[in-house]
Amino acid sequence: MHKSHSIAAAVALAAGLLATAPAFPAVTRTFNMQTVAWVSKDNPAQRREVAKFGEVYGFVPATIVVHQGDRVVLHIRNLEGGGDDGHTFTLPGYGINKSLPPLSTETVAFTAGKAGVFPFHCEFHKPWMSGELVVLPNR
Ligand SMILES: [Cu+2]
Repeated sequence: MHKSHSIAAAVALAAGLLATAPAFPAVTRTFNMQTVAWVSKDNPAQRREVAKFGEVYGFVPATIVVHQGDRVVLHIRNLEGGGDDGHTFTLPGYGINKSLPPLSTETVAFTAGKAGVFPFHCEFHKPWMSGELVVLPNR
């Protein structure tokens, strides 16, 4: 009787731990991102494309997937060197707006505390220079 009582207590304790323990322990996830010029006035062969669409840039990768609670470190290179080719990494859902000067590498770091899908973009080249941060719920 005493033994079964302690087993029941152990089962209840284990169930409680399982209910609160994250499915995936929080880790630091580092991503090396780069800007890419899909259509640029710096490329003379793309004159027609620039005339039709303007300059078009992107982020590679454009989708970042982490678990809730992870520390996220983004090293972002702006590969463009032209005079007006600054970019931003703007992630409103996490209050981030980082300037990316030409030919620079900037680091953005934060803890992904909120689960959900959070769009990011460049302020100068939105909506086409954009992507999504996907934070998977961790329970
Ligand atoms: Cu941009």
